[in-house]
Amino acid sequence: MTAHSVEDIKKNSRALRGTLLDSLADPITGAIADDDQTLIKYHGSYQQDDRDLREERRQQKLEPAYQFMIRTRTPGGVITPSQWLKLDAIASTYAERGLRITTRQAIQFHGVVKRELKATMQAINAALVDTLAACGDVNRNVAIAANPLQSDVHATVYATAAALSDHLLPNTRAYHEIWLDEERIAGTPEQDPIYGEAYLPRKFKIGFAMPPTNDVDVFAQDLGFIAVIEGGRLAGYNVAVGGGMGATHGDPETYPRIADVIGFVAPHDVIATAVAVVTTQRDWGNRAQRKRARLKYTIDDRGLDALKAEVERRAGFALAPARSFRFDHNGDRFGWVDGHDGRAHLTLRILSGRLQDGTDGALQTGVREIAQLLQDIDGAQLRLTPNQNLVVANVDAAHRAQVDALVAAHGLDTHARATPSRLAAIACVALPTCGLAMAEAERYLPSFIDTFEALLDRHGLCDAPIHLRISGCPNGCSRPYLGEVALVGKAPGRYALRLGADHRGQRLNTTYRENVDQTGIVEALDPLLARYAAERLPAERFGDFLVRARVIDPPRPIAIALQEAAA
Ligand code: SRM
Ligand code: SF4
Repeated sequence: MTAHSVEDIKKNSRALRGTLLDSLADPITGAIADDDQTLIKYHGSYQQDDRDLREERRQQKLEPAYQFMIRTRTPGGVITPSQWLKLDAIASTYAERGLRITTRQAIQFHGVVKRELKATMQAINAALVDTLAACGDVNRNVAIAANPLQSDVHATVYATAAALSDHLLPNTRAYHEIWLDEERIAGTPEQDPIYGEAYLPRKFKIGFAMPPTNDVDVFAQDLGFIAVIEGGRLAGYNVAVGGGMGATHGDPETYPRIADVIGFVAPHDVIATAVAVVTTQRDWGNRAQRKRARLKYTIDDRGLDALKAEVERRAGFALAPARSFRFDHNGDRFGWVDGHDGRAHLTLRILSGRLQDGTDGALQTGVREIAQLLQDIDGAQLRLTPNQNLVVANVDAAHRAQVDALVAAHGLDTHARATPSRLAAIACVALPTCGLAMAEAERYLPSFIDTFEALLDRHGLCDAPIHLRISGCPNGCSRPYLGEVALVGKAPGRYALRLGADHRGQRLNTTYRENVDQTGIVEALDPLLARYAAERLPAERFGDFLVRARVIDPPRPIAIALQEAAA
């Protein structure tokens, strides 16, 4: 059978239905039909296979160990304790390797087999969490400043972002028909006023940042809203467009790009602005070349001024001049933070977001017991951060000590003992589930961070917070191009070593070594860390030092240029 193009599959899908029901009912294979593998993404799931077992199964003449990853749509990563308990039970019943917090504040379940896919989806929806549009050529999970619920402004920003997430959902009952057994609609499928019949040319991502924290890496988003707070009130948002991380090794037509700030909008104009950007990208994006279909390429091909003018035309208003802002970091702050209302918020370090019981502690059990403790506390939440960590949020004074006891008992207290670099490091999933992985990432991070810490120790730098990011391929799911030190997978055990991003998410790093193994990485880093220890200015960060010392020559950071202009 001829494979259909993604554009054809979308257009012929009857509002994302395709033949998914038939695929799920087919008992002969653990896979689904080719076209449905594209469509199921829009429902929040990917067909994968266990790559650790590929060769063995091939030799046994068995089909690959097909399995499904399911990703939630959880704007801002907000989950109530009772929802958490249900998601935790789903992980234990249907999935492998516990729960996985993603870099966009979702939960991923890995290893769900086809015959249990529908039951898993139903269980997720029974927890009042859905997975619609968590993947696919639509707006994805909206990332929102996670930590903490410090003020009314945080709550307002969250509410706006969550409303935008709902507004940009595809208009289809397919999800309810296929997964939730709701009645099938006969005749013409639904019309979609935002996406049309062909959806977007490519995935689309939105993030809301709350300066001074850039935990969402707002300049890595297709569309970013940067909250501007004046006199303690939310004045509006600076709008940033055209961020993105994905690239292909050796292909200069593809590249990571940080977003440009194009203006300022009032809070009530957020949805109109977003719809204008999304529909412009829908109509202007490159549908002939998927690798050049993200908004960042539309902007570079058509020009930023042209895009801005079109967005203003569609929105029906002009963007005001951008206002000044300042980010001081793009990581998470760990430990307890007091909110404005007597409640407190505890950020816990979860290495690579993997919540699973194992040698490092009973992490999954620990969070389950915290959720059990807090399930009757009004407003208590578990918040997923864009750095794959977990905030136990809105804890009243009476429960703090009990939360602390559970944290200590289950090995969830890494934040109290680890070096700043260990706390900041992130890695994408990669092997064994990711079909695109070229090298290990999540499974490499624990041993690499030991090696990295030993290097830091040798140079008296254990207290230096150096952002390390590892991705198993150049798609950049851990946003590695914004790491002060980054490893981007090229082949098993081999990485491109990139250096020199800042720690605010405002400057991309550049390649320092094209293709090195761990020995090569250590040999490259050792003299640079020695120089950093000897020559750094007070409070100077490693990435900034590398630029000042001309070890690397990165592009001028766009966001900083704007800050300077506004100052
Ligand atoms: Fe990603 C594809 C995992 C955040 C850029 N990403 C994938 C897939 C689905 C592989 C595939 O297409 O077969 C990975 C599934 C692995 C697995 O087994 O679970 C995958 N991406 C992830 C997650 C789970 C990484 C993590 O360790 O947390 C993140 C899930 C986010 C979410 O909850 O929605 C994840 N991916 C990102 C980010 C970071 C972000 O969004 O802030 C990026 C870079 C930003 C961007 O989009 O530019 C990212 N993922 C990609 C790309 C490259 C897109 C491009 O423009 O070229 C791909 C490949 C693709 O789309 O063709 C990809
Ligand atoms: Fe997979 Fe590459 Fe994304 Fe890592 S960066 S999860 S290896 S697609």
